[in-house]
Amino acid sequence: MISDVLEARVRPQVDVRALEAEYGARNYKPLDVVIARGEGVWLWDVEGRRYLDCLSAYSAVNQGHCHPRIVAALTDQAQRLTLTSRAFRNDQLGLFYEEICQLTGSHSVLPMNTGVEAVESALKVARKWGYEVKGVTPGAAEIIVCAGNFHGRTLSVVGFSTDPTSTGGFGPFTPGFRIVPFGDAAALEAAITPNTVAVLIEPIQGEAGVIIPPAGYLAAVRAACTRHDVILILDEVQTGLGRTGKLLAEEHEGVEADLTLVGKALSGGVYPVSAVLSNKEVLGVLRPGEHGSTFGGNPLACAVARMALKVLVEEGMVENAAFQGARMMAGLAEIGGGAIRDVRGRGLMIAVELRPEAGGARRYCEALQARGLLCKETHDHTIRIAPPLVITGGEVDWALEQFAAVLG
Ligand code: IF1
Repeated sequence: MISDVLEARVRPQVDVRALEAEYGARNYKPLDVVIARGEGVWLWDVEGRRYLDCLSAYSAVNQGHCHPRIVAALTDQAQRLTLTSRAFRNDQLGLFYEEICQLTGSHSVLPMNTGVEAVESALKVARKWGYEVKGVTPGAAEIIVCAGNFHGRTLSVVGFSTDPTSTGGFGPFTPGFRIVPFGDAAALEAAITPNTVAVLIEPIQGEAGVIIPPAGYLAAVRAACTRHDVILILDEVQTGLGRTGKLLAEEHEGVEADLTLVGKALSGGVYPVSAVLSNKEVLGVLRPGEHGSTFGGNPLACAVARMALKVLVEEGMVENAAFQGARMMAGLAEIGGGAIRDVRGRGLMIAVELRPEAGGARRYCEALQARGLLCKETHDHTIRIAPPLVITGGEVDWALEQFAAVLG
């Protein structure tokens, strides 16, 4: 009943901040804004104020908020069939498989839900491949990761984080991981042993502050993995699906991973969908019953993901990210005034690092919020800028005016 939906949706005069404080776990410190509606690059708060979204839910809303074609796919499928479990087949999964494999040049795909589930799945498959195909002694598999990594929040994954905020108080951790400096291919190759089964890397480290490795780094890592028969896993959960101005960030370096992880914008932000894409028979080591998920590959997820990929390509969002990202970075680089230490990024994955004497990024995010632009700090001195890939030139110009007013 419509009245049920409207009545249940909001309770006027209730302070949701107080409810969050009363009942919610305190694992976030959000900006003090209560969002009620989103459309394209714009968000509106409960008082009706409009904001340009420069976070895109950490690159999960690349296609813009509530993209009408994705929402239509969601609502159409939701009234037809949402979940069967994988005990039965459904009429969307095979279509999703073919379309994502053809789009990304992949051989096969394992559907999951959240980004970290794709990461965990890839780690499991790489270990199994190591034992069954490479011949590593069972239980001895090693996986190399990079300092500054962010791959999600499960216990195994935070176990190889180098961020004390992510690891503190959660040990003991899963063994079998080696940490090397990000950007140093020689150090990475030196860490490879006969027991190394995989390398897990973000093409650009997002949470670390949009850290772009030296030119040639990914290609050198790719070559080292090939030389030593090691699986290259690229975590494109944040960098993928157009964010950096290419469909996958690996394309900037002409590299092809063995396993590519996607999530977030795979659904345009309307439903948790992730996937492990395989360019080798690595996924072939999985046999029935050895891995799975209640919601993995469900028809609703597949219908949404199919449309999210379709609009990403048909509406030129990847090309727009490259074009508007270059304009945004050029405009940011021109801002004088002294607060800015560095502007870096690829496509619309951009970071502005502030000088330490500027007093911390949070206050600038709050000043930008007051001017109708929402972005988020990462660590103390860096502002992450990642608007939806549908942003127009006029909206970029307006955003630059706000950044200049606050940072100049
Ligand atoms: C939070 C950070 C970003 C990711 C990469 C895997 C995952 C993520 C490269 C896991 C998720 C999210 C997590 C979210 C905020 C956001 C984030 F600030 F936490 F670090 F983007 F940088 N690989 N990143 O970026 O995907 O399981 O979350 O679907 O924890 O608040 P997930």
